[in-house]
Amino acid sequence: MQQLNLFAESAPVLPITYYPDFLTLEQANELYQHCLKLEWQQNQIRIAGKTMPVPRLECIYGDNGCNYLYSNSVFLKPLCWTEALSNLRDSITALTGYKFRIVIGNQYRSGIDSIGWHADKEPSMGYEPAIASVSLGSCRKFQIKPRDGKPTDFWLEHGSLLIMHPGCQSTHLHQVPKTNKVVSTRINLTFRPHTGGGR
Ligand SMILES: O=C(O)CCC(=O)C(=O)O
Repeated sequence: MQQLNLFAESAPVLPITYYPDFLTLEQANELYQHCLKLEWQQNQIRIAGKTMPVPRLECIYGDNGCNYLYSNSVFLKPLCWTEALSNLRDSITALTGYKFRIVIGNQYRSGIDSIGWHADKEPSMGYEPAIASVSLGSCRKFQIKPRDGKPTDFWLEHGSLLIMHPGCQSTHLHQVPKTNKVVSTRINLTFRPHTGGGR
């Protein structure tokens, strides 16, 4: 499988690995159809004292009790793994050695949907989590930058896998910006560790 190691080859050095063809086209199409049927929610987020809709749909699946709170305002309670999601989790673990207990889905309905600059630093994931991100559907720009540096752009393709290695969330921020280009639905699945739950 083609693997782009972004530790050393490109400047700036990035703590991520990108697998453009992690899934075959057939697997990616099938998974995309499965994901469209997941339980998507329009959540509300509180920023600077204002409550507003999260600019994308979200869902969460995972181990019982692995609840997830982010931005001190969005509380996500996982539904039981579907077979397709747990199979995908296991294949990412087999490839990378990283273990995951939840998957958070983001559905970007058009170019207006986005996620702003952030790091995934919620304490419920434990110290220096590895996060695995699978992209399906429309290709969107993903940007990553050191906390005090310049962004590098990637286009996350249908069926690709991006690994953010341990340490990445401490040193780097990432985002999927809005775009004026006409883009249809993109689904992103982020597999994450979790310290809670009954296991
Ligand atoms: O959609 C993506 O590729 C990124 C999602 C993300 O940054 C997140 O869920 O924290």
